Amino acid sequence: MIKKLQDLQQHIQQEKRKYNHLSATRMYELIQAYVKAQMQSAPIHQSERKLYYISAEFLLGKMLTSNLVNLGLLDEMQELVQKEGFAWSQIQDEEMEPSLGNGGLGRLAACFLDSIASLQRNGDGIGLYYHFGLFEQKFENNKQVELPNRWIGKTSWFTKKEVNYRVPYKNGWLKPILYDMEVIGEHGTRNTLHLFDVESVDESIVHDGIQFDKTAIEKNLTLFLYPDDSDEAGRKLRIYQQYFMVSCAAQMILEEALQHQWDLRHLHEHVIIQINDTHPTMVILELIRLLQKRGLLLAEAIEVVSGMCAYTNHTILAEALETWPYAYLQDVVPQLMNIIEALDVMMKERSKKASTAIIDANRNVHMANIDIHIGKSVNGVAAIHTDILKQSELKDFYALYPTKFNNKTNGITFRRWLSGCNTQLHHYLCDLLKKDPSSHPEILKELVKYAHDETVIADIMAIKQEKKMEWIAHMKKKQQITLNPYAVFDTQVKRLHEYKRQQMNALYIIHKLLQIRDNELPPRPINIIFGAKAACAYTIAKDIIHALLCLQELIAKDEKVSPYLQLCFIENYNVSEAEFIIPASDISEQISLASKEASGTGNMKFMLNGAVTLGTNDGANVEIAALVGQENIYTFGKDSDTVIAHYANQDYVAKDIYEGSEHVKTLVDFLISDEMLRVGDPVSLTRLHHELIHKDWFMTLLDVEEYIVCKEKMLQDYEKQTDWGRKMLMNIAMSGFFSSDRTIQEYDRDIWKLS
Ligand code: 26V
Repeated sequence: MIKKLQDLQQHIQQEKRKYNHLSATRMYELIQAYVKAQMQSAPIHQSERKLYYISAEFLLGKMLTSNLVNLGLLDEMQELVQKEGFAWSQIQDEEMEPSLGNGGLGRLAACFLDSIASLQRNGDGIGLYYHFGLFEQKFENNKQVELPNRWIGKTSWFTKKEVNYRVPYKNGWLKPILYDMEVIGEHGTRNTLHLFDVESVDESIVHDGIQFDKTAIEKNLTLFLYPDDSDEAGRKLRIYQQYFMVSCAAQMILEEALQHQWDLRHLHEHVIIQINDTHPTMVILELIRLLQKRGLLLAEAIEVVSGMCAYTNHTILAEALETWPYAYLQDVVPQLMNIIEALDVMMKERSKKASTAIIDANRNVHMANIDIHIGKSVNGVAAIHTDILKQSELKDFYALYPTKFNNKTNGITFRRWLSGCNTQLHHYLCDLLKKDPSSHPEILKELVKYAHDETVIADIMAIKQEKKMEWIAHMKKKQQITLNPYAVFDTQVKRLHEYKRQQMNALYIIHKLLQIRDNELPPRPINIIFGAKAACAYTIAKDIIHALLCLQELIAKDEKVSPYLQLCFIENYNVSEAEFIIPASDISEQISLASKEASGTGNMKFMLNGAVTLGTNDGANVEIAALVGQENIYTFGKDSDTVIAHYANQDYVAKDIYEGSEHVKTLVDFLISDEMLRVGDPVSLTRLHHELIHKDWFMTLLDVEEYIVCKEKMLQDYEKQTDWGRKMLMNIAMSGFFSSDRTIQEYDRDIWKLS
């Protein structure tokens, strides 16, 4: 192994002789170049069948550590760096994290790329190269401010390539540029992530934070992920982005097929496309169009494309079940309209149900309905989610195509979420279990044997303490905040959305603050930690962030409360921040309204790192509970059937709960108390207060009292330290199922059939 690093070592010594000094920046550049070269020389796994995973997001995170893990070089490289007088964190800090995703959907795509390569399957990713990605979040006056995220720097994992594709649009043609990144698997074979950019993009049109001319498509197309779509220009820009992505994908797929001399009439025997949510749906239409241009009849093209495409659904919320007005599509992609019309007519012959229409009575085009009618597979991302799709949300489709529906419970790559972010725990488990759990997740079950071994329990808890210390030092440096490392760490990190109910956690904080002021002191200090970005145009989500930041300020200034309760909101939460906070956390907050969280994947990352879940019976929490048993998880709240019935009967009235409980009323009213209004914006706080009482679409008040009781029980149980340590151990032991290697094996077995 050391031999492999010899070139790099020589290079470092040369530079040191030449300049008498080596900065962390230069050290990173040298290592990065070396690792990139290693990856580029890795063999490609060739086969007669190939997967294309198309996704609007790839939330990659920093790649240096992860690539070294997969090359089997992390330990040696860390040693080398240490010998040169650097801490590994210094080198890691030099890398900018790509800002190409928003949350779970994008991170899942990144975990999948890692597993596909590690399992030596032939599969590439295709997406867009957003110059400013998802915005960078800053806090000012207790509010979120959005800035362009300038993640593209001098050193890059991407290599620019020329392509001869052309994408039609209103004013002529767009010329794509390709950025390729090698994806290395743990056995040294590589795949590729292909991200397309447009040649004419112009970064200089962005001003005042993230404002820009939404109509200048050739200049703005690849500036941002999820540009504000609250107006017509924004929505049309989204359609342009999606079409550009899939047109490039379709051209690449056909080009590669022709290189292989694959017969286009049998393309489905060689190519499988996984459509990640509805953003890439138009690939179906574009492929049909291009196959027709190459001589296939419409019916032939539809059949071939049907056999090539599979669709993953990630949420039942309206925001992801995209519909576009027919008129917008007509304006942006006129070349696809005859195909949409033809499919609409054909599918209306299969089913007369309004719920399955491609074009509805209001002339809206339902993208998911195209995927489900035409694709060969429809999958949900956790058992309960797939059941809800079959039984309620997509039940008319399930009746029509029962064999298309299948479940693929999400997973996470242990190479990043254990080996990469928690080397202490990873090394400990490797030594104890005599096998690497990142390559052999099932070995973790052997930990159960140590459930009554107090030494092992103490070791695991000591590692948790070390990770807390590391995170506290990081936050001190990053946000100048001083936190108690001996507190219990209670963490909720995820996209900000009402259904995820960060606002319910806020009500708990108010409850605890009032208790402490009342001299009811917790047995141990509590750190409540948040990380979340709110979509720019999502007003209530921003109001929730504002309320939390106001509470943070109130508590920090309260000398009586702050020794017992601290609130820390991580600014600009991203993959790197996740890698820091998850290993340091004790409590994993997974408190979505039952039926609304498709799966969640943060829940799995926390579990693997020894945190205990506080959650509703929603998404993959249900499967976590089944694996660890009720004594190793804290569940509360109304179940999904009850929630779905409330929606159906429209009989949930938040105000009744607010008026019926003195306690709840006190907590909610605190949002507009004088002390909150002194540090906050009255308009925002009043709007949130009003929303909770008069709307509360995601039923915060329905579960809040049970939530508080459950969390109190958890905090009490935390004091029985050995029992708590056993719960940590059992969570780690049972987490093997959530390896994305398992998920990918299932996709391959049931849908892709690559091997
Ligand atoms: C999000 C946003 C947010 C910004 C504004 C526009 C926009 C449009 C679409 C989306 C889609 C988000 C979909 C998503 O991330 N779903 C998550 O997928 C995870 C992986 O399957 C799953 O674990 C989570 O439960 C699900 O919420």
